[in-house]
Amino acid sequence: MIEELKEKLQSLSTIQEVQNIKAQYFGKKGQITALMKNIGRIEPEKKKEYGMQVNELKQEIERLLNGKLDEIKKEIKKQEELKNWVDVTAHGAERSFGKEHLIAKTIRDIYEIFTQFGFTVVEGPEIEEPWFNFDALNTPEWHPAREMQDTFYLEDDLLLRTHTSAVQIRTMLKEEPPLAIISSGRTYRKDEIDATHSAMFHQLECLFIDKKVTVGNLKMFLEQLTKKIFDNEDTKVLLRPSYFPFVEPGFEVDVSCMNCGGKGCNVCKGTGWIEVLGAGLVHPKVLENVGYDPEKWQGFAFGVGVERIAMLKYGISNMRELYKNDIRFID
Ligand code: FA5
Repeated sequence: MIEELKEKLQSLSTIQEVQNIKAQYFGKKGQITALMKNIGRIEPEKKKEYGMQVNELKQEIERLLNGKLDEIKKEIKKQEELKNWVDVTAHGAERSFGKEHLIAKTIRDIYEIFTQFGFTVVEGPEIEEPWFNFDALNTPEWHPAREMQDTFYLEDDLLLRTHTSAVQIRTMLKEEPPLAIISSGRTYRKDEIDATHSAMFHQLECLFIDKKVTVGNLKMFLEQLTKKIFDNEDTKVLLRPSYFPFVEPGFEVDVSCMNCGGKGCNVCKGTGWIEVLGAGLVHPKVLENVGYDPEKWQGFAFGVGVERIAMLKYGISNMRELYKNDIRFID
């Protein structure tokens, strides 16, 4: 019986097959079951001997069957492990890494320059109260300048800030002078969208408050700054008188064209100059509005269009390229 079983077991490969064989021995009609039942018919003096032999046979068969079961289970586990095997030393698939967006890079580069000059970065909300965006900046409701910047109004007398100048007010209310801060972020205007205008764009604001600050300080600072931004020692700045309610005097600031070096080309429309920012000395009314004494403190401020700088620096002719998130462009 044992030899026969050993032979049978050799060709088995599944647990179910072994169970079936097991039933042939230990099932209701199994061979061992039959031998056990048989014990009643054995002569009393041979019963003990018979019983011992059947038991030995039973144990041997069980041992063989369990041995086979273990063997099959081990094989299944091995196959399973092979299937899930990972070569941890193999090369990974090539992945393309993201690139920093040009707007983020431009802001970061300018921040780096400013922090070298000792300025601190501050933040302000994009959803703003009219007082911070307009009134405190010397632009009351009746003021025609409110129409200069077409505003997106929200519910509850809130608006989307039209410029980062609102951050000047928030900072001055919190801090005592002297101050040297910069801030940047999204700004919103109902402007027609074209190659140089978007309804959402980024500004970078600078505010410097100290004693005896003059236009000379502003000009010198802008010169140093633009030289660094455009990475060109020959960059010159031109202050053209202009009007912003929150500065006096106010200027529109041009830099010498980085394309032709001021000789005149199609980038600067032949003028040799490109407008990059609005600037001026902080208006005494603004200082009063935040509780600073205008007799004691003066300051300069300016606001830069970040997209404008990125376009000039990287030779981008259409602002919309900056918002498409086309990975080929960003690359
Ligand atoms: C201002 O917003 C003033 N707050 C700047 C300022 C700050 C002046 C501090 C004085 C003192 P202006 O409206 O000119 O100024 O906007 C500043 C810059 O934002 C512009 O030079 C331009 O580069 C950019 N800009 C304005 N409108 C848009 C637009 N729709 N899309 C993209 N950039 C714009």
